[in-house]
Amino acid sequence: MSESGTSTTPEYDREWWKEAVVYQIYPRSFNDSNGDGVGDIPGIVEKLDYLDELGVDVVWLNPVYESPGVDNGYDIADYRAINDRYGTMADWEELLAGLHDRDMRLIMDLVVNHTSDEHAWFQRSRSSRDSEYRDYYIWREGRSLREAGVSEAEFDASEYHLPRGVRELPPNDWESFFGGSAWTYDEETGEWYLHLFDERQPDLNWQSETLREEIYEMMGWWLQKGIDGFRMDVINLISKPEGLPDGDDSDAIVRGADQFVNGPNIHEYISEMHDRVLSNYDAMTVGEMAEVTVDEALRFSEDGMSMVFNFDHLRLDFGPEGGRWTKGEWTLDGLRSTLTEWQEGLEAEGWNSLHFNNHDEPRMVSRFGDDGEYRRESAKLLATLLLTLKGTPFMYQGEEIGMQNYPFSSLTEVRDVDTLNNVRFARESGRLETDEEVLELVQHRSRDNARTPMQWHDDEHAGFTNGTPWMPVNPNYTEVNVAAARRDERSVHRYYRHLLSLRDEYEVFVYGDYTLHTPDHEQVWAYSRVTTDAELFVVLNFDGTATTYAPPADVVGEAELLASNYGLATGGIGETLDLSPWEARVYLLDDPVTA
Ligand code: ISL
Repeated sequence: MSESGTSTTPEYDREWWKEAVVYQIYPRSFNDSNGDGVGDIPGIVEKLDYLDELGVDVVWLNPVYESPGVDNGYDIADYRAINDRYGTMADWEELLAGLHDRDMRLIMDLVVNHTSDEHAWFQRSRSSRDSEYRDYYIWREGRSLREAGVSEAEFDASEYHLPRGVRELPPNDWESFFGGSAWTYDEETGEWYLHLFDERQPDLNWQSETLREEIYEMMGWWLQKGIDGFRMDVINLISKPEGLPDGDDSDAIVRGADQFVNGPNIHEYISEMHDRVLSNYDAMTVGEMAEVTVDEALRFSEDGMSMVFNFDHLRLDFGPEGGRWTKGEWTLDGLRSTLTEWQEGLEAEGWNSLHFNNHDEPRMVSRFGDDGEYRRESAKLLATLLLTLKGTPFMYQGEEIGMQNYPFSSLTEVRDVDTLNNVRFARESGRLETDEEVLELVQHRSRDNARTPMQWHDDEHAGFTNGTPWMPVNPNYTEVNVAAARRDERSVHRYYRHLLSLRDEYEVFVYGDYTLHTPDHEQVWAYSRVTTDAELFVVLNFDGTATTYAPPADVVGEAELLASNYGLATGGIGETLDLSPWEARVYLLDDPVTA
C-alpha cells in the first residue's frame, strides 16, 4: 500500500529537501574520463544513469572551482571558474542539465571562510597595507616577546617559519585545524594573516561589508545558473570576535575555537545571507559546523538554513585526551544517545541531516561496523540506520557498495594536507613518537580513507582511470565493486536501492516522529517512526553476536517486514525476536499505535 497523498502532515512542514536523499561526489576520486588519473566532471556525467538507477535525489559536488589544489579544492582561487583538471564550464553545465533531466538536483560547495592564497583578492590584499582589499582578510601586527612574556632564550623562531631577523610572536594563540599556529608572517608588509586551515588558505574578513556583498553576489550568480543549493564549508567559523582574544578553553578542539566557533556575528551574517540571496530561491542549504549544539542548530534554522551537519557522533571514537588525532572506542550507548538527542531536539522545529561518511571521515563500515566477516551485513545495518532516522540522509560515494578504509602501509601513500601537517606537528612536539603509532592513527583517522578511487569493476585500477590513479585503489576492489554488486542480489548496493525506493513509497520514512525503545539495551538499538496514520518499527543488532530481543508490547503483532539485511521474508513482530549478528529489520505495523 502506498501512503502517498494520505498523510495528514501539514503542508507547511513539507520541503523537497526533506524528502530527498543526497549523494556526495568527491570529483577527484569518482571517475576519470581522460586518463590523467584524476576524476573529472565528464566522468560524473558518464555515471548519471548509475545515480538515477540507485535512486538518489540530489548530488552534492565537492569543490570544482579554480584552485591550486593544496586542500583538493577547498582552497579556491576563482569562485566563478571551473578547475581545468575537472573540465570546463560547458562540462559543468552538461552535468547540471543531465541531473535536472533526470529529476535530480545539484548542490555546490560554498567555501567562504577562506580562499586560496592565489585568489586575486588575497594577492591584492597582501601587496600593501593600504590596498583596498587589505581588509578582505585578517591582518594584524605580531606581539613582541616582551608583550607576550617570552624570553629570548625560550623563543623558537622556527616554529613560525619567520624570516631571518624577525623576532616576534603571532597576534594570538589560535591554532590551525591542520596543526601549528593559525597565523603566518608575511614579509611583504611585515604583518601576520589568519588561516584556520593551511597557510595557503587565508581566512576572509566577514566584518567587511564589501566582502560580504561580493560573496552574496557570487552565490546569486551560481543560483542563477540553476543550482539547487549549497553545502556551506565550516560556515560557523566566519565570525571572529573583536580584538581576536586568546583561547580560553584548553579542551577546545583546537586552541582558540572557543573564540571563533559560532562567533558574535554569526547569526547576523547567516540571516543577512538568507535575506539577500537565498530567500529568492527554493534552495537547500546545509551548514557544516565544526562544533554545534542542538540549541545553536535551532537558531541557524531560524536564520533560514535548511539544516546543519553536526559531528557529535563522529567524535565518539576520539581518545580520552581529546582531539581528532587520538584514538578511543565508541559505544552503542554513546552513538544511540547522541543521535537520539539530535532526533528529539529537532523534532518540533528545525531539521536533521544524517551522515556517517564524507570526504573527511574514515569509512563508516570500518568505523561503526565490521569490515571483516560481517562487512556486508554491517554495511546494510548502517544503511538502515541512515535511511530510517528522521532527517535528510547524505550518502558518500562508495558507501553503497560498502567501501572500507584503506590498509595504509606507509605515509608515502598519504596525499592529504590535514594528515601530513598534523602528523608532522605531532612528531615535532613529541606527541607521536614511533612510525607504528603514526601509521595506526593514519589507518584509523586519515581523511584519505574516504578518498581512494571509487571501485567500479574488477579491471585494473577498479575502472576508475586508464592512467595512473592519483591515490592508490583499495586492493579489495576485485571483490568490492559496482559491477559485482549489481549482479549480486544480496549486495549492499541492492539493499540501498531497496531502502531508497521504500523512502519514496512510504511517507512515514520522511515525516514520522522518532521514538526510542529500550534505551539501555547493550547491543540492540530499536525505535519507531510514527505519523498520524503509520508506524515503522526498526530494530538493529549492533554486534557480531546473535541475541534475542523483546520488543515493547505495543509494537508486537501483525506487521509487514519492509526490509531485512538477512533477506527474511516473513512479517509479524513476535514477543521475542531472534536476531543474527548485525541483523537489521524494518517493519511497517498493520495496526499503528497512533492510528
Ligand atoms: O577533517 C576534519 C574532520 O575530520 C576537520 O578538521 C575538517 O577540516 C573540518 O571539519 C572542516 O572541513 C571542511 O573544511 C576544510 C576542508 O579541508 C575539508 O575537506 C572540509 O570538509 C577546509 O576548507
